[in-house]
Amino acid sequence: MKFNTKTIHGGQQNDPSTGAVMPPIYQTSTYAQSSPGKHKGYAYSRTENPTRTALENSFAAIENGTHGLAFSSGLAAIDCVLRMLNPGDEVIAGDDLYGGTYRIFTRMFQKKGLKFSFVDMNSVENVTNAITEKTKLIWIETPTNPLMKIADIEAITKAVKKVNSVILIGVDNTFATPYLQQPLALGVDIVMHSATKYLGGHSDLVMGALMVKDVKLAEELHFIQFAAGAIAGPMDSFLALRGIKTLHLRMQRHCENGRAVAAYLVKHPKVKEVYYPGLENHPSYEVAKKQMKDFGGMVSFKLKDESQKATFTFLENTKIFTLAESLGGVESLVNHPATMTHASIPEQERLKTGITDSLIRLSVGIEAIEDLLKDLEQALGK
Ligand code: P1T
Repeated sequence: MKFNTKTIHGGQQNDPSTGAVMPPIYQTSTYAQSSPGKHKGYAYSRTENPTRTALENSFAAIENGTHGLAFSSGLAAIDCVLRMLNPGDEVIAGDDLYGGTYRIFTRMFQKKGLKFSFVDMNSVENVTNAITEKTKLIWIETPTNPLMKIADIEAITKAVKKVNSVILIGVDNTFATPYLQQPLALGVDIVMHSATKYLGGHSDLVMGALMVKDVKLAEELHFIQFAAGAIAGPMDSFLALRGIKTLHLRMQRHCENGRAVAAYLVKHPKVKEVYYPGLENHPSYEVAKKQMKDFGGMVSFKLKDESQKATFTFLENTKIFTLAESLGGVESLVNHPATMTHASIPEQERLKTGITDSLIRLSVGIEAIEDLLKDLEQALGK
């Protein structure tokens, strides 16, 4: 199946009892057993629920995996991956990450004895040079949140596996989605999503996803999820499944609009810098072009006037772009990373990577581009 068919049919079947085309929302915690241990494949909804199963099959299909797991949030999915590691184990991660990912790494798991090295994944050598005999996991976010840095997934995977083939490689594919890039096909072990974003696509749920292609790894992750319990509920599973069915259509428009917004901002006299992998002067434009089908709908930028007053004036004056955390929904959002999504990163660390107080992040939605540009124009004019 082609990707645009997989989003609709991948791993799906009509409901066997009624023929329902969409899986029912099995809003149940438990299932009748005819004798102890004898049931129809479902015993208790922390372990498995048919609506979640339908979604997990879709997750696996769209990322070219064999198994998908649906979690109560993106961070619960990351938490599940980290729980496979033991004190003393080392993780190499990118130096620009969603603030919550940085927080769970440094303020939860570092305390429990894991060691994290944060490197600029712009260069493959930065990753391989950080490998020690204790390295167990490489965590790649690409494009990164919020600076839109790009890591060459295939080159990093090849180089790392050459040094030590048992090191796991995980990719947070939230910004790109499988419409743009499919990391399992490039050799990585785990794909993770905040399904809250493009997969759900309508800003109406919080959810995480893991996709893998190795049975043992799937079993280990499933055991942790079952034992610790951070599962997605049936209603959210239904909504995410519905969202995925239009992922390819929405992404086409997100990419078109994202490109137009980036091009508009680059030319605006009040704008100092635009961060978008589809711009030819982006430091990793060639890698992005090779690795991604298009460049996505996330655009960050800084104004020439980097004062708090100018930045906040813009943030307070957009009308269609709503000032809010999150991204990837049909509606356009604007975010101030320094005080919102990345506020938990210590200021000095933030500034080192370039998340200054003047950085603005746009999640470009699928509205009419004329209205979006008009909105930016009036807010920049204030
Ligand atoms: O919010 P949650 O579903 O738990 O997902 C966390 C997460 C993980 N990875 C990336 C790349 C993310 O962007 C996020 C969540 N990000 C936001 C809420 C945001 O506005 O950036």
